[in-house]
Amino acid sequence: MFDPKIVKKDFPILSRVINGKPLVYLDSGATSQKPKAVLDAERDYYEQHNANVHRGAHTLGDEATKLLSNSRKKVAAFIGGRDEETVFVRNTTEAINLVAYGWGLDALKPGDTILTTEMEHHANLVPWQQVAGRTGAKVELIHITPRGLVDLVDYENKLKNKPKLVALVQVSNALGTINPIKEMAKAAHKVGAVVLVDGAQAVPHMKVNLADLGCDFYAFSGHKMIGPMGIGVLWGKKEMLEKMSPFLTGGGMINEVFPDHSTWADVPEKFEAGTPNVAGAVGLAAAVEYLETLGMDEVRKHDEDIVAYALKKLKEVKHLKLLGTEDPKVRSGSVSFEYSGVHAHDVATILDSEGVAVRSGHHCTMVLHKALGIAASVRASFNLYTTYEDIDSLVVALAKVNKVFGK
Ligand code: 7TS
Repeated sequence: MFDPKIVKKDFPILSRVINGKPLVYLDSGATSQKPKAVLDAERDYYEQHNANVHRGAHTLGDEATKLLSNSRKKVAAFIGGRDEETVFVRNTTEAINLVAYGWGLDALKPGDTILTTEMEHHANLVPWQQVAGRTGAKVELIHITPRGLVDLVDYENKLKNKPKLVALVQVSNALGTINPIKEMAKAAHKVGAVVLVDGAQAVPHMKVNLADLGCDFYAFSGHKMIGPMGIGVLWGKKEMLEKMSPFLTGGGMINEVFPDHSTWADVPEKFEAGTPNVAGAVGLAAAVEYLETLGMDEVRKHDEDIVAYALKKLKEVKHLKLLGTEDPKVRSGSVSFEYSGVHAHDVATILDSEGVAVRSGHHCTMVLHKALGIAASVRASFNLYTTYEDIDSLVVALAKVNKVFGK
């Protein structure tokens, strides 16, 4: 039986005391905390196996190479992908930039459309603006509804322009909305578009099966799914990856080098120039193992329950305006809100004085905040170690904001 109170014990940092109060960590959307199993896996790699990855030179080199390849297998299987389609990168941002520069620069032509949404994290908007600037393509945004869902009527209309690329966030980091990716990808493919999905906030909370989702590219970060920082994944359909130019070039990604030109290694190595983050990959595989042991259905159930509980509790707090849909079935990971008359940063500072860590600001979604007509919000975001007591502590700490601001 999944119990976040028991899960929490596996995360050493969560027993810290902050400003004299037990830490209540509600900033997992920015980065998740790491269980001891992940920390141990990274330490064991450096203590026992560290070497650069090259087969045949010596035993440690072989071990490191094997660890990297086993980690790739584990991560690929976790998302229902194949090893050779699973490229290790630093994070979601790098994964999307790899597609923008490796695919977009060659494939996009003047007048082409890149269709994305108003709720994207900057990581899935700014690279497309850059590539649009260099190719003469243009970026179009699908509107969101006042309830914080993608406006599917607007989507259908904009598909009529036959975009070359549809780039969609699966779970919004600011609204928590779970988008209907499968249906949206199907509609995009009907008009011949390539589909990229930003899964940064989805992979930590729900079972992702790429065969079922039906996209062409999928990007996510290890650090948001209880894995280490500095390791992430770009998954891409093999035929797409094979056609693409490498984004970074140098050692490790070549087949043969001549004085005036070079040929590339097969995928995924073609996209992994330079020394890889083997420790990070090992840590990510340990995170995957931890999640699989709990079971992703259980993880999602807890996610839905904790979001539902937070929505219910926060609705009862005076002066709060909650953002996004109230339906926990299409929500994951977070609840953002405005506190009337008090700046989000002031709210976060007061909460911190009570040991409660939240994020305040625009959460790298400035276009979304403008569409909602607000400058900033406060976000409480969750993971599998978030307990109902954590939400209660947030509510108690919010009472201090009332007191300080004489509300
Ligand atoms: N996409 C989404 C949906 C995200 O939430 C984030 C990070 C990124 C992309 C970028 O991930 P990175 O690992 O490359 O940095 N989101 C947040 C956040 O909500 N607060 O801090 C980082």
